[in-house]
Amino acid sequence: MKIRSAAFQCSSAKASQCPRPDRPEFAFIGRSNVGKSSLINLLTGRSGLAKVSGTPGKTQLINHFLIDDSWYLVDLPGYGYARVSKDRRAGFSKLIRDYIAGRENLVCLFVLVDSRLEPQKADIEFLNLLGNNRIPFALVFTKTDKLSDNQTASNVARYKRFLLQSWQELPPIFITSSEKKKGKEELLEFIENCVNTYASHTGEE
Ligand SMILES: Nc1nc2c(ncn2[C@@H]2O[C@H](COP(=O)(O)OP(=O)(O)OP(=O)(O)O)[C@@H](O)[C@H]2O)c(=O)[nH]1
Ligand SMILES: [Mg+2]
Repeated sequence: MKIRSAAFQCSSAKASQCPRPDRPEFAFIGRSNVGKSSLINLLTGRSGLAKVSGTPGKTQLINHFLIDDSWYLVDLPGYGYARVSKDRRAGFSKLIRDYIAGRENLVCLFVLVDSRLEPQKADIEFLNLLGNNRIPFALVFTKTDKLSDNQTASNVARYKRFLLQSWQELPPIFITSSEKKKGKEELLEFIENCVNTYASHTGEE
């Protein structure tokens, strides 16, 4: 699939302010600075669409982007960034929790993890929260341009072994680099299949 049009729709400070849930939606989440906004720009082919920053905590609202007039990509604030105030952190996590628990049109949540790191506590806690709430998700390894192919494969294998200690099956997994434009086709194909399945279930098109 190739994205033909991508437009910023709105920023929401509360889950209840999000657009009407009348079309399938895919959201990107992960620790601050992991590369969520960069990946949205890679997928849409528009480098300035989602705001990217070297300073963690750039995205603080729920940002909806309307794609091809038929589905949403959503850029979420990061979690697990310690240098914001406690209030802010609580605010972030309530915003995120409200969003994931209540968003009926959320088809898949892409959880981004830094390919260079071993499983991080905040990520594992978040994945467990998703599992407990039966939220469909996929795991996306980011910034693989910073590693050799061998090192990436070995880190991904380590992550899978870790997950299989407590999960019965693995989620869909994607290996990406926004810098090297890697993983774009695979992600878009996955999204396309999900959009088609969603349409067939809701009786549209
Ligand atoms: N080398 C490399 N750098 C990347 C990649 N993706 C993102 N970055 C860099 O990582 C930093 C953070 O990227 P963002 O896309 O803003 O990350 P984010 O997860 O949206 O961050 P917050 O909105 O602050 O939570 C920026 O300096 C990006 O240029 C990648 O694939 N490779
Ligand atoms: Mg961001």
